[in-house]
Amino acid sequence: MTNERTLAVLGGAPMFSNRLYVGRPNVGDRTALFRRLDEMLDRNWLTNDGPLVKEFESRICAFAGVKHCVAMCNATIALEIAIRAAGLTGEVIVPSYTFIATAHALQWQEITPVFCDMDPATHNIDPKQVERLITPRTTGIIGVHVWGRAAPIDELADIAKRRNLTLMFDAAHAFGCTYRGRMLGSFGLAEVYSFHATKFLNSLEGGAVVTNDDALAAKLRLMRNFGFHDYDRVVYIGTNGKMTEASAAMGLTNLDAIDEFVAVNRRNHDAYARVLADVEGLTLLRYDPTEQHNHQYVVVEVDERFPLSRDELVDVLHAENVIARRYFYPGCHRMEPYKSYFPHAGLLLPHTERVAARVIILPTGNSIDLATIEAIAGLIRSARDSAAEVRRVFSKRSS
Ligand code: T4K
Repeated sequence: MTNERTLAVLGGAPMFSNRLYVGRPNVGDRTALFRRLDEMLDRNWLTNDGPLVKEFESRICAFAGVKHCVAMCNATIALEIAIRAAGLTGEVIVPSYTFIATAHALQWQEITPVFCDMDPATHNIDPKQVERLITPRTTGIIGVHVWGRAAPIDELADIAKRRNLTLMFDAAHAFGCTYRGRMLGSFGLAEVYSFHATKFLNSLEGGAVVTNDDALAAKLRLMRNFGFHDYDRVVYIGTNGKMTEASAAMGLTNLDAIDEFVAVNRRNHDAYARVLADVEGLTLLRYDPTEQHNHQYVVVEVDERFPLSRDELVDVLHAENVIARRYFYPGCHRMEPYKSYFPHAGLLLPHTERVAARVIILPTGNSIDLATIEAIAGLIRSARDSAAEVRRVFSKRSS
Protein backbone atom coordinates (compact mmCIF):
# COMPACT_ATOMS: atom_id res chain seq x y z
CA MET A 1 0.00 0.00 0.00
CA THR A 2 2.72 2.44 0.93
CA ASN A 3 5.50 1.37 -1.37
CA GLU A 4 3.88 2.95 -4.43
CA ARG A 5 2.88 6.19 -2.79
CA THR A 6 5.21 9.12 -2.30
CA LEU A 7 5.90 10.07 1.30
CA ALA A 8 4.55 13.50 2.24
CA VAL A 9 8.05 14.72 3.15
CA LEU A 10 9.07 13.83 -0.42
CA GLY A 11 6.20 15.80 -1.93
CA GLY A 12 3.24 13.37 -1.74
CA ALA A 13 -0.12 14.04 -0.10
CA PRO A 14 -0.36 13.11 3.61
CA MET A 15 -1.63 9.57 4.13
CA PHE A 16 -4.27 10.70 6.64
CA SER A 17 -6.55 13.67 6.00
CA ASN A 18 -7.26 14.05 9.73
CA ARG A 19 -4.54 14.26 12.32
CA LEU A 20 -4.03 11.14 14.44
CA TYR A 21 -3.07 12.26 17.90
CA VAL A 22 -1.37 10.55 20.81
CA GLY A 23 -3.50 11.23 23.88
CA ARG A 24 -6.97 11.23 22.27
CA PRO A 25 -9.39 11.12 25.22
CA ASN A 26 -11.16 7.86 26.17
CA VAL A 27 -14.83 8.73 26.57
CA GLY A 28 -17.52 6.40 27.89
CA ASP A 29 -21.30 6.54 27.49
CA ARG A 30 -22.32 10.08 26.49
CA THR A 31 -25.95 9.57 27.53
CA ALA A 32 -24.83 8.62 31.03
CA LEU A 33 -22.53 11.66 31.12
CA PHE A 34 -25.32 14.04 30.05
CA ARG A 35 -27.68 12.49 32.61
CA ARG A 36 -25.15 13.11 35.37
CA LEU A 37 -24.63 16.69 34.18
CA ASP A 38 -28.39 17.28 34.03
CA GLU A 39 -28.80 16.02 37.57
CA MET A 40 -25.91 18.22 38.65
CA LEU A 41 -27.64 21.29 37.15
CA ASP A 42 -30.95 20.33 38.77
CA ARG A 43 -29.19 20.10 42.13
CA ASN A 44 -27.51 23.49 41.64
CA TRP A 45 -24.38 22.09 43.22
CA LEU A 46 -21.39 22.51 40.94
CA THR A 47 -18.28 22.17 43.08
CA ASN A 48 -16.99 22.21 46.69
CA ASP A 49 -17.10 18.53 47.64
CA GLY A 50 -20.40 17.75 45.93
CA PRO A 51 -22.10 14.35 45.70
CA LEU A 52 -20.49 13.37 42.39
CA VAL A 53 -17.00 14.08 43.73
CA LYS A 54 -17.80 12.04 46.84
CA GLU A 55 -19.09 9.16 44.70
CA PHE A 56 -16.01 9.36 42.46
CA GLU A 57 -13.70 9.27 45.48
CA SER A 58 -15.36 6.24 46.99
CA ARG A 59 -15.36 4.40 43.63
CA ILE A 60 -11.61 5.11 43.25
CA CYS A 61 -10.96 3.82 46.79
CA ALA A 62 -12.83 0.60 46.07
CA PHE A 63 -11.12 0.14 42.71
CA ALA A 64 -7.59 0.84 43.91
CA GLY A 65 -7.94 -0.81 47.31
CA VAL A 66 -6.99 2.31 49.27
CA LYS A 67 -8.57 3.87 52.31
CA HIS A 68 -8.67 7.50 51.16
CA CYS A 69 -8.98 9.26 47.83
CA VAL A 70 -8.82 13.06 47.83
CA ALA A 71 -9.91 14.21 44.37
CA MET A 72 -8.38 17.40 43.02
CA CYS A 73 -8.49 19.72 40.02
CA ASN A 74 -5.41 18.12 38.39
CA ALA A 75 -2.43 15.94 39.30
CA THR A 76 0.07 18.80 39.40
CA ILE A 77 -1.84 20.54 42.21
CA ALA A 78 -2.41 17.13 43.83
CA LEU A 79 1.36 16.53 43.80
CA GLU A 80 2.03 19.99 45.24
CA ILE A 81 -0.47 19.49 48.02
CA ALA A 82 0.70 15.94 48.78
CA ILE A 83 4.33 17.11 48.93
CA ARG A 84 3.39 19.91 51.30
CA ALA A 85 1.12 17.79 53.46
CA ALA A 86 3.86 15.15 53.77
CA GLY A 87 6.21 17.87 55.04
CA LEU A 88 8.90 17.45 52.38
CA THR A 89 11.57 20.16 52.33
CA GLY A 90 15.17 20.61 51.15
CA GLU A 91 15.89 18.05 48.42
CA VAL A 92 13.70 15.32 46.98
CA ILE A 93 14.97 12.66 44.58
CA VAL A 94 12.94 12.21 41.38
CA PRO A 95 13.64 10.69 37.99
CA SER A 96 14.56 13.14 35.26
CA TYR A 97 12.65 10.97 32.80
CA THR A 98 9.13 12.12 33.69
CA PHE A 99 6.66 14.82 32.74
CA ILE A 100 7.90 18.21 33.92
CA ALA A 101 5.05 18.45 36.48
CA THR A 102 6.81 16.00 38.82
CA ALA A 103 9.80 18.33 39.13
CA HIS A 104 7.84 21.60 39.05
CA ALA A 105 5.56 20.46 41.90
CA LEU A 106 8.68 20.48 44.10
CA GLN A 107 10.45 23.54 42.73
CA TRP A 108 7.20 25.55 42.94
CA GLN A 109 7.56 25.31 46.73
CA GLU A 110 11.31 25.84 46.70
CA ILE A 111 12.20 22.19 47.23
CA THR A 112 15.07 21.08 44.99
CA PRO A 113 14.28 18.17 42.68
CA VAL A 114 17.44 16.05 42.51
CA PHE A 115 17.38 14.19 39.22
CA CYS A 116 18.14 10.49 39.19
CA ASP A 117 18.94 8.35 36.16
CA MET A 118 16.77 5.49 34.92
CA ASP A 119 17.10 1.80 34.36
CA PRO A 120 17.09 1.70 30.54
CA ALA A 121 15.29 -1.65 30.53
CA THR A 122 12.24 -0.27 32.35
CA HIS A 123 12.52 3.54 31.87
CA ASN A 124 11.95 3.78 35.64
CA ILE A 125 14.15 5.39 38.29
CA ASP A 126 17.37 3.50 39.09
CA PRO A 127 17.34 2.70 42.84
CA LYS A 128 21.12 2.21 42.91
CA GLN A 129 21.66 5.82 41.93
CA VAL A 130 18.96 7.02 44.35
CA GLU A 131 21.08 5.84 47.25
CA ARG A 132 24.11 7.78 45.97
CA LEU A 133 22.12 11.03 45.61
CA ILE A 134 21.02 11.20 49.26
CA THR A 135 22.47 14.15 51.17
CA PRO A 136 21.75 15.56 54.64
CA ARG A 137 19.13 17.82 52.96
CA THR A 138 17.20 14.93 51.38
CA THR A 139 13.73 14.41 52.85
CA GLY A 140 12.03 12.21 50.31
CA ILE A 141 11.85 10.21 47.12
CA ILE A 142 9.10 10.51 44.52
CA GLY A 143 9.06 7.47 42.26
CA VAL A 144 7.15 7.66 38.98
CA HIS A 145 5.42 4.64 37.43
CA VAL A 146 6.53 5.56 33.91
CA TRP A 147 4.07 4.31 31.23
CA GLY A 148 2.12 2.69 34.08
CA ARG A 149 4.88 0.15 34.73
CA ALA A 150 5.67 0.03 38.44
CA ALA A 151 8.70 1.93 39.70
CA PRO A 152 11.09 -0.32 41.70
CA ILE A 153 8.80 -0.12 44.71
CA ASP A 154 10.50 -2.64 46.98
CA GLU A 155 14.00 -1.23 46.47
CA LEU A 156 12.79 2.35 47.00
CA ALA A 157 10.83 1.36 50.11
CA ASP A 158 13.92 -0.31 51.52
CA ILE A 159 16.07 2.80 50.91
CA ALA A 160 13.39 5.10 52.35
CA LYS A 161 13.13 2.98 55.48
CA ARG A 162 16.88 2.69 56.06
CA ARG A 163 17.55 6.39 55.37
CA ASN A 164 14.43 7.71 57.10
CA LEU A 165 12.97 9.33 53.99
CA THR A 166 9.36 9.80 52.90
CA LEU A 167 8.41 7.77 49.83
CA MET A 168 5.63 8.86 47.50
CA PHE A 169 4.71 7.96 43.94
CA ASP A 170 3.60 9.91 40.92
CA ALA A 171 1.08 7.41 39.54
CA ALA A 172 -0.20 9.76 36.82
CA HIS A 173 0.11 6.99 34.19
CA ALA A 174 -0.76 4.08 36.40
CA PHE A 175 -4.49 3.99 37.06
CA GLY A 176 -5.63 0.38 36.59
CA CYS A 177 -2.10 -1.09 36.70
CA THR A 178 -0.83 -3.55 39.29
CA TYR A 179 2.44 -4.44 41.00
CA ARG A 180 2.58 -8.01 42.29
CA GLY A 181 -1.16 -8.14 41.79
CA ARG A 182 -1.87 -5.05 43.94
CA MET A 183 -3.15 -1.85 42.35
CA LEU A 184 -0.64 0.95 41.97
CA GLY A 185 -2.02 3.71 44.15
CA SER A 186 -1.63 1.87 47.43
CA PHE A 187 2.15 2.07 47.88
CA GLY A 188 4.36 4.49 49.82
CA LEU A 189 2.91 7.21 52.00
CA ALA A 190 0.72 8.42 49.15
CA GLU A 191 0.35 8.19 45.39
CA VAL A 192 -1.01 10.71 42.88
CA TYR A 193 -3.20 9.83 39.90
CA SER A 194 -3.82 12.10 36.94
CA PHE A 195 -7.23 12.17 35.31
CA HIS A 196 -6.19 14.61 32.59
CA ALA A 197 -7.98 14.34 29.22
CA THR A 198 -5.06 12.37 27.79
CA LYS A 199 -4.89 9.83 30.59
CA PHE A 200 -6.34 6.31 30.68
CA LEU A 201 -9.12 7.48 33.01
CA ASN A 202 -10.04 11.10 32.39
CA SER A 203 -12.25 13.54 34.25
CA LEU A 204 -11.59 16.33 31.67
CA GLU A 205 -8.93 17.72 34.02
CA GLY A 206 -8.42 16.07 37.37
CA GLY A 207 -6.19 14.23 39.76
CA ALA A 208 -6.26 12.60 43.17
CA VAL A 209 -4.06 11.76 46.10
CA VAL A 210 -4.66 8.24 47.35
CA THR A 211 -3.36 7.11 50.70
CA ASN A 212 -3.97 4.72 53.58
CA ASP A 213 -2.79 7.32 56.12
CA ASP A 214 -5.74 8.85 58.02
CA ALA A 215 -3.87 11.91 59.31
CA LEU A 216 -2.44 12.71 55.89
CA ALA A 217 -5.86 12.37 54.25
CA ALA A 218 -7.39 14.80 56.76
CA LYS A 219 -4.63 17.32 56.05
CA LEU A 220 -5.02 16.91 52.28
CA ARG A 221 -8.75 17.63 52.54
CA LEU A 222 -8.07 20.83 54.48
CA MET A 223 -5.31 21.96 52.13
CA ARG A 224 -7.45 21.30 49.06
CA ASN A 225 -10.08 23.73 50.36
CA PHE A 226 -8.08 26.76 51.60
CA GLY A 227 -7.65 25.14 55.02
CA PHE A 228 -11.38 25.49 55.83
CA HIS A 229 -12.46 23.17 58.60
CA ASP A 230 -16.06 24.34 58.55
CA TYR A 231 -18.04 27.37 57.33
CA ASP A 232 -15.80 30.10 58.69
CA ARG A 233 -12.96 28.41 60.51
CA VAL A 234 -9.60 28.11 58.74
CA VAL A 235 -7.16 25.87 60.59
CA TYR A 236 -4.40 25.39 58.08
CA ILE A 237 -2.68 26.96 55.11
CA GLY A 238 -4.42 25.77 51.98
CA THR A 239 -5.12 26.45 48.34
CA ASN A 240 -7.91 25.74 45.89
CA GLY A 241 -7.37 22.20 44.64
CA LYS A 242 -11.00 21.13 44.38
CA MET A 243 -12.43 18.92 41.68
CA THR A 244 -15.65 20.16 40.05
CA GLU A 245 -18.84 18.15 39.81
CA ALA A 246 -18.62 18.20 36.00
CA SER A 247 -15.18 16.60 36.22
CA ALA A 248 -16.46 13.95 38.60
CA ALA A 249 -19.40 13.27 36.23
CA MET A 250 -16.90 12.61 33.43
CA GLY A 251 -14.67 10.56 35.73
CA LEU A 252 -17.56 8.35 36.90
CA THR A 253 -18.80 7.85 33.35
CA ASN A 254 -15.36 6.81 32.16
CA LEU A 255 -14.80 4.62 35.20
CA ASP A 256 -17.82 2.61 34.04
CA ALA A 257 -16.08 2.01 30.71
CA ILE A 258 -12.51 1.18 31.67
CA ASP A 259 -12.78 -2.49 30.71
CA GLU A 260 -13.60 -1.41 27.15
CA PHE A 261 -10.75 1.13 27.16
CA VAL A 262 -8.27 -1.54 28.24
CA ALA A 263 -9.55 -3.99 25.64
CA VAL A 264 -9.07 -1.47 22.81
CA ASN A 265 -5.66 -0.39 24.07
CA ARG A 266 -4.50 -3.98 24.43
CA ARG A 267 -5.78 -4.90 20.98
CA ASN A 268 -3.91 -1.92 19.50
CA HIS A 269 -0.75 -2.68 21.42
CA ASP A 270 -0.75 -6.29 20.21
CA ALA A 271 -1.33 -5.08 16.65
CA TYR A 272 1.61 -2.67 16.81
CA ALA A 273 3.75 -5.52 18.20
CA ARG A 274 2.76 -7.69 15.29
CA VAL A 275 3.25 -5.17 12.49
CA LEU A 276 6.52 -3.74 13.81
CA ALA A 277 8.08 -7.08 14.81
CA ASP A 278 10.22 -7.34 11.68
CA VAL A 279 11.39 -3.71 11.55
CA GLU A 280 15.02 -3.79 12.58
CA GLY A 281 16.00 -0.92 14.86
CA LEU A 282 12.53 -0.41 16.40
CA THR A 283 11.72 -1.99 19.76
CA LEU A 284 8.22 -1.83 21.17
CA LEU A 285 8.10 -1.64 24.97
CA ARG A 286 6.13 -4.65 26.27
CA TYR A 287 3.99 -4.87 29.40
CA ASP A 288 4.38 -7.66 31.94
CA PRO A 289 1.65 -10.19 31.10
CA THR A 290 1.46 -11.31 34.74
CA GLU A 291 0.26 -7.85 35.86
CA GLN A 292 -2.86 -5.85 35.00
CA HIS A 293 -2.12 -2.96 32.70
CA ASN A 294 -3.99 -0.11 31.04
CA HIS A 295 -1.84 -0.29 27.86
CA GLN A 296 -2.33 3.45 27.44
CA TYR A 297 1.08 4.11 25.87
CA VAL A 298 2.59 2.60 22.73
CA VAL A 299 6.27 3.25 23.36
CA VAL A 300 8.86 2.51 20.68
CA GLU A 301 12.62 2.92 20.89
CA VAL A 302 14.43 3.81 17.68
CA ASP A 303 18.05 2.63 17.73
CA GLU A 304 21.09 2.91 15.44
CA ARG A 305 20.02 -0.01 13.27
CA PHE A 306 17.11 2.03 11.90
CA PRO A 307 18.40 4.18 9.04
CA LEU A 308 16.69 7.40 10.26
CA SER A 309 17.05 9.06 13.62
CA ARG A 310 14.09 9.20 16.00
CA ASP A 311 13.59 12.89 15.17
CA GLU A 312 13.68 12.26 11.43
CA LEU A 313 11.10 9.50 11.82
CA VAL A 314 8.87 11.82 13.89
CA ASP A 315 9.11 14.45 11.13
CA VAL A 316 8.14 11.89 8.49
CA LEU A 317 5.13 10.79 10.55
CA HIS A 318 4.00 14.33 11.34
CA ALA A 319 4.03 15.17 7.63
CA GLU A 320 1.59 12.25 7.16
CA ASN A 321 -0.62 13.61 9.98
CA VAL A 322 0.47 10.94 12.46
CA ILE A 323 1.24 13.17 15.42
CA ALA A 324 3.65 10.88 17.29
CA ARG A 325 5.22 12.34 20.46
CA ARG A 326 8.72 12.36 21.92
CA TYR A 327 7.80 11.95 25.61
CA PHE A 328 9.75 12.82 27.82
CA TYR A 329 12.24 14.57 25.62
CA PRO A 330 14.72 16.04 26.49
CA GLY A 331 14.37 15.04 30.18
CA CYS A 332 13.48 17.45 32.99
CA HIS A 333 17.16 18.26 33.63
CA ARG A 334 17.35 19.86 30.18
CA MET A 335 14.35 22.12 30.78
CA GLU A 336 14.22 25.43 32.61
CA PRO A 337 14.83 26.35 35.33
CA TYR A 338 16.74 23.12 36.01
CA LYS A 339 18.97 23.44 32.93
CA SER A 340 20.31 26.74 34.25
CA TYR A 341 20.54 25.59 37.86
CA PHE A 342 22.37 22.33 37.06
CA PRO A 343 23.96 22.73 33.61
CA HIS A 344 26.03 19.54 33.93
CA ALA A 345 23.27 17.28 35.34
CA GLY A 346 23.32 15.24 32.14
CA LEU A 347 26.70 13.78 33.08
CA LEU A 348 24.98 11.77 35.81
CA LEU A 349 22.04 10.84 33.60
CA PRO A 350 23.49 8.92 30.62
CA HIS A 351 20.60 6.46 30.28
CA THR A 352 18.01 9.22 30.50
CA GLU A 353 19.81 11.20 27.78
CA ARG A 354 20.06 8.18 25.52
CA VAL A 355 16.50 6.91 25.97
CA ALA A 356 14.96 10.40 25.73
CA ALA A 357 16.61 10.70 22.31
CA ARG A 358 15.20 7.36 21.14
CA VAL A 359 11.60 7.13 22.34
CA ILE A 360 8.60 7.75 20.18
CA ILE A 361 4.98 7.38 21.34
CA LEU A 362 2.47 6.23 18.71
CA PRO A 363 -1.27 6.96 18.68
CA THR A 364 -3.67 4.46 20.22
CA GLY A 365 -7.13 4.45 21.81
CA ASN A 366 -10.61 4.26 20.31
CA SER A 367 -9.88 6.44 17.30
CA ILE A 368 -7.17 4.05 16.05
CA ASP A 369 -8.23 0.82 14.35
CA LEU A 370 -6.21 -2.10 13.02
CA ALA A 371 -6.16 -0.79 9.43
CA THR A 372 -4.72 2.50 10.72
CA ILE A 373 -2.02 0.64 12.64
CA GLU A 374 -1.12 -1.34 9.50
CA ALA A 375 -0.95 1.92 7.57
CA ILE A 376 1.30 3.55 10.18
CA ALA A 377 3.62 0.51 10.03
CA GLY A 378 3.61 0.82 6.24
CA LEU A 379 4.67 4.45 6.55
CA ILE A 380 7.49 3.50 8.90
CA ARG A 381 8.70 0.88 6.42
CA SER A 382 8.51 3.36 3.53
CA ALA A 383 10.50 5.85 5.60
CA ARG A 384 13.11 3.15 6.20
CA ASP A 385 13.23 2.14 2.53
CA SER A 386 13.49 5.77 1.36
CA ALA A 387 15.85 6.85 4.14
CA ALA A 388 18.56 8.20 1.83
CA GLU A 389 16.09 10.37 -0.07
CA VAL A 390 14.39 11.56 3.14
CA ARG A 391 17.78 12.55 4.55
CA ARG A 392 18.62 14.48 1.38
CA VAL A 393 15.37 16.45 1.61
CA PHE A 394 15.90 17.18 5.31
CA SER A 395 19.48 18.30 4.80
CA LYS A 396 18.42 20.63 1.94
CA ARG A 397 15.76 22.13 4.24
CA SER A 398 18.21 22.82 7.03
CA SER A 399 20.94 24.30 4.77
N1 T4K B 1 3.11 13.37 36.27
C1 T4K B 1 3.23 12.72 35.10
C2 T4K B 1 4.17 11.56 35.01
C3 T4K B 1 2.47 13.12 33.98
O1 T4K B 1 2.61 12.49 32.79
C4 T4K B 1 1.60 14.22 34.12
C5 T4K B 1 0.84 14.69 32.99
C6 T4K B 1 1.50 14.85 35.38
C7 T4K B 1 2.28 14.39 36.43
C8 T4K B 1 0.58 16.01 35.62
O2 T4K B 1 -0.77 15.65 35.45
P1 T4K B 1 -1.89 16.80 35.20
O3 T4K B 1 -1.57 17.99 36.09
O4 T4K B 1 -1.86 17.14 33.73
O5 T4K B 1 -3.18 16.12 35.63
C9 T4K B 1 0.11 16.07 28.17
C10 T4K B 1 -0.87 16.30 29.30
O6 T4K B 1 -1.32 17.65 29.31
C11 T4K B 1 -0.31 15.95 30.64
O7 T4K B 1 -1.41 15.80 31.49
C12 T4K B 1 0.44 14.63 30.59
N2 T4K B 1 1.11 14.32 31.82
C13 T4K B 1 1.47 14.66 29.49
C14 T4K B 1 2.22 13.35 29.39
O8 T4K B 1 0.81 14.88 28.26
P2 T4K B 1 1.28 17.73 26.57
O9 T4K B 1 2.06 18.97 26.76
O10 T4K B 1 1.85 16.67 25.73
O11 T4K B 1 -0.21 18.10 26.10
P3 T4K B 1 -0.79 18.41 24.65
O12 T4K B 1 -1.74 19.52 24.75
O13 T4K B 1 0.34 18.51 23.68
O14 T4K B 1 -1.67 17.11 24.32
C15 T4K B 1 -1.10 15.85 24.19
C16 T4K B 1 -1.78 15.09 23.10
O15 T4K B 1 -3.11 14.78 23.43
C17 T4K B 1 -1.82 15.76 21.75
O16 T4K B 1 -1.38 14.80 20.83
C18 T4K B 1 -3.28 16.11 21.52
C19 T4K B 1 -4.04 15.16 22.40
N3 T4K B 1 -5.22 15.74 23.04
C20 T4K B 1 -5.04 16.57 24.11
C21 T4K B 1 -6.13 17.11 24.76
C22 T4K B 1 -5.94 18.03 25.92
C23 T4K B 1 -6.48 15.45 22.59
O17 T4K B 1 -6.59 14.70 21.59
N4 T4K B 1 -7.57 15.97 23.22
C24 T4K B 1 -7.46 16.77 24.30
O18 T4K B 1 -8.47 17.20 24.88
O19 T4K B 1 0.97 17.16 28.02
